[in-house]
Amino acid sequence: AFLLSTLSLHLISGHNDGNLYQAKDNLPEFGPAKPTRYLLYDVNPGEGFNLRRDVYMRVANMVKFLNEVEPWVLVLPPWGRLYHWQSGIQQTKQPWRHFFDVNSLALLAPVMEFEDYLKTVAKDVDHVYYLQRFKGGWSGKWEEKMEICECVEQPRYRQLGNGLWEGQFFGYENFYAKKFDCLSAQAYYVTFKDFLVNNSTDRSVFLDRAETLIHGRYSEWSPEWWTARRSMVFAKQLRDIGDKFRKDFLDSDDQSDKTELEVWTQMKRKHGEAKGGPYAALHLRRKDYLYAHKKEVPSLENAAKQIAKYLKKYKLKKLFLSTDAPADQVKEFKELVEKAGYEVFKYTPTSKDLEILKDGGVAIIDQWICAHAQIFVGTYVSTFSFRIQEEREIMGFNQEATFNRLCEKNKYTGDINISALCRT
Ligand code: GFB
Repeated sequence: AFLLSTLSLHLISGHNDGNLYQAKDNLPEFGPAKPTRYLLYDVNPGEGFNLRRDVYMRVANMVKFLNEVEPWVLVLPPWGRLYHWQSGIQQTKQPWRHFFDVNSLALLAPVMEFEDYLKTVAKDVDHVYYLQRFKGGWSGKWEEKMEICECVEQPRYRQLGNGLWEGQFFGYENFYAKKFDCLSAQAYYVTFKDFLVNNSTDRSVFLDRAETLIHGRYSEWSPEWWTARRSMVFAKQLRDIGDKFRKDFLDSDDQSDKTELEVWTQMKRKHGEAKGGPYAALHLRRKDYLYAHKKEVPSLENAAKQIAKYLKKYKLKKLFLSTDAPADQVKEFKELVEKAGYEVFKYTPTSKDLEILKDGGVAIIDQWICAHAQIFVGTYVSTFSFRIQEEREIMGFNQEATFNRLCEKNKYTGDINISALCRT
């Protein structure tokens, strides 16, 4: 039976062994060989990159748990067309290996790129479940429930004359679903695991609006959440660019900063073990945040005053600035901090590099450099800042050096002690 399981895994990878990222530890245990099934998913189009990373953790953990019962492979949804990716370059159908170390992901659960699924598994999917809320909302107390229902809103799928269902499918044309249902769901992802094992026999299942899945008892700060989070190692080519920038401009390298990486499954760090490079890092979220979180976003002048307090307290001369702010705001902010006596550094790719890295790659380089600073200050409730903080937790920074954020508009007015500044 073991041989058969191994054989079936080999078959999915076709002629190219690199197609299926499969950790040895994840091979199914002895027992009758069951055919491999595939889980595909997508997220509400409006969601940003870093919330999508959290949705990935829910789905990847679900696939990890599914593999305790029968072999499942998670098909990674290509990146593209995100609202925040505004540089104007072509950035659809981006594979995960562009942003993440896919072999590290595979140490959690078997995964494959969508383009490899197309090449080696199928040019369609058996069943799309469009996850939605229940018609009346939560009505009273929250309880877990799931039911195939009429669609509450017009979903982004339509049935063609030949019975197949057409949808967005990451911008890939000629990709269809054989069956489609709207599924009202108020449920934890482990409950979906049971649904997929017991209520479906399809070889491939696509869960759309997967952000509907809830962590439940495996939520943030549970060991399962952290295990999944650790597996999301950034792609080496992006880490290398960030490391070069640290070395060239910020006098920072892993040896002196005590931030050397090991394979994530073996990495165990205590708070305070990482020292960080001799610079402060700020994630200054602007653009749509100025409207979405009007009350919480300080003016540039106020933000510059706050960051100067940190630089002074930690006796640092250099600030690394990570921001989505337009060029004129970057210039203004830089001038304000420089006037206070500090140097400001920002990673800006050439247009040729941007073509290769894409907006997502630049954002990861920014996050990587922020993660290595001696002290980090983020933006209120930004998932971009949260992911940096998690990276620092994994590396073993002191929490006081990590969980800081800019204070809202009226809270910080000037000459106060640093202890009055805001914590995450
Ligand atoms: O990642 P994200 O969900 O974080 O969305 P929030 C913000 C996106 O803006 C990032 C870009 O994925 C980047 O593409 N961005 C933001 C940055 N800050 C930086 C930065 O410092 N450097 C670089 N290079 N890029 C939520 C969104 O954003 O904000 C919601 O998820 C909504 O859809 C809400 O827009 C207002 O949690 O900050």
